[in-house]
Amino acid sequence: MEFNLKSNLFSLKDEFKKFSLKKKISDEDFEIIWKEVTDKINNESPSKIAFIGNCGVGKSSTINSLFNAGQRINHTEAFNQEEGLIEIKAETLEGENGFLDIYNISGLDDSFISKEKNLETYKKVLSDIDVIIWVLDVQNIELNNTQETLINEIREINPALINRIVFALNKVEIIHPGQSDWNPLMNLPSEEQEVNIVERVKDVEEIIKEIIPEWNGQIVGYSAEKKYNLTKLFKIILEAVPEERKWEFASRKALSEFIELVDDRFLPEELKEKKKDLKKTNR
Ligand SMILES: Nc1nc2c(ncn2[C@@H]2O[C@H](COP(=O)(O)OP(=O)(O)OP(=O)(O)O)[C@@H](O)[C@H]2O)c(=O)[nH]1
Ligand SMILES: [Mg+2]
Repeated sequence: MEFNLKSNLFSLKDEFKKFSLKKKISDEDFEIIWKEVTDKINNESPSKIAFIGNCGVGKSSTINSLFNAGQRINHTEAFNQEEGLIEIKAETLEGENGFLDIYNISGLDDSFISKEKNLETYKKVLSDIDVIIWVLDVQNIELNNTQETLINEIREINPALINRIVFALNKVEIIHPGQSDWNPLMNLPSEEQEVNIVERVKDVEEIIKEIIPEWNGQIVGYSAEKKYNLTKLFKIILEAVPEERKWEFASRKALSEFIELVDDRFLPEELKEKKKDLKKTNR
């Protein structure tokens, strides 16, 4: 689907031209504002999603399972190449509604914290991230000191980012009584596993709430290997993308930005009202 933002903008342009004809705004001023708006939209950067978590929890597997169908453009970003320091693999995914930048950050292990540079790198990358997918292994859901420190750092970088952390509980097929209990025909957990998954998710929630009382996000149990519950994970990721970054909202955003750039004095009454409304809904 070719995004209809441009056509929306064109009809908007006509609408505004009508006003400019009424000398509410000069053609020259209009073109200046118009250029600002279109530049802004054309330069809109993709939503950025970071996958973090301990070594071996399944970050890479999750990215592969989730984004298999998309066109991926690799560009490993060497934030830190010194031996022992973390590596960040960045990929751009081309989808229906635009681009998505995916960051796969390895190395959140116990030695991480002893390396000052690691924390700096994390801070640098996370300062520009829209959503964090914190991958946990169903067998080890405790958050160690390293992870607690990182949460505090995230809070400092951007408090709003805290509620855009999605906790993704991977490898649910090995939950008690074990993988042999998994129903291979339906690709679903057994009844007993199902109960245990629900319990484990609750445990995770308790642990997180203790460390981040203000956290109000979501937890999802899934399996990257079995491709179980990936749709739900994907939906939750999209829900965590801040409103103003969602492509579906782009046309409304274009309108609000356009109106916001126009000085109140030049706005006709009805658009002044609209500006107030947009300000309210964008909050
Ligand atoms: N049982 C099971 N194993 C999984 C699942 N996802 C990943 N694994 C296994 O877990 C191991 C680690 O997976 P990776 O995807 O490499 O983990 P990672 O988080 O990227 O690890 P690092 O890059 O080292 O930080 C591999 O042996 C995977 O096969 C899963 O859903 N179920
Ligand atoms: Mg990996």
